[in-house]
Amino acid sequence: MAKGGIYRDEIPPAPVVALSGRSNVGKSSLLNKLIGTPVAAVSRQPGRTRGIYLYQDKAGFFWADMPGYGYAAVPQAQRRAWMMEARRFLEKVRPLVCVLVDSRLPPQQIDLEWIAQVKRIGLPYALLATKVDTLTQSQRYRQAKQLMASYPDAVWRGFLSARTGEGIAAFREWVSGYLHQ
Ligand SMILES: Nc1nc2c(ncn2[C@@H]2O[C@H](COP(=O)(O)OP(=O)(O)OP(=O)(O)O)[C@@H](O)[C@H]2O)c(=O)[nH]1
Ligand SMILES: [Mg+2]
Repeated sequence: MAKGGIYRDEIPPAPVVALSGRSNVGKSSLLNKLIGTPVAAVSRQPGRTRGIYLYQDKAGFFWADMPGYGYAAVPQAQRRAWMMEARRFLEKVRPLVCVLVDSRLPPQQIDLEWIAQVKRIGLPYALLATKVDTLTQSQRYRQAKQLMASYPDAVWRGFLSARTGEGIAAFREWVSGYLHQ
């Protein structure tokens, strides 16, 4: 499955690592870096990814690219439908959930709500702060402290950039170790 397939309720034959987060946070961009080829559609317009897409990694496990939540430009009925589909997906597939947050912003209510939902389902989450290429050193220092304080129970936390590649190798390495433990 080089190109990736839409998730239709069937459980994949290997572990799944899901990329979730607000629309436009950079899920599809990161996925393309992780896979090594541009398989997922990326857009400046929020709401680009519709439906949950599965892509097999060369290491055997699957990545899931999820539609973004919480963006006003996406109609509310559509957002609610995605939220429900996302919840069903988590319950059925029980992936390792990666929550991507914009490293420039303070913790967003919608992210905290999503994480609460992930935890209610009984799944751990990793916290990926994206677009770190846009931060100055001092902003980065401040945001690092903020992330620690706001997401103390994340199983992994790190800064990443799909643009410069920063943090991606370390994250991949952690995922491999986590899936094999
Ligand atoms: N500066 C910077 N911009 C990025 C980075 N990653 C993504 N972007 C930009 O952010 C925008 C959204 O990227 P996507 O990867 O489509 O975001 P998404 O989370 O998949 O969005 P939805 O599918 O709508 O939920 C695009 O304009 C990207 O070029 C990054 O690491 N740094
Ligand atoms: Mg996307």
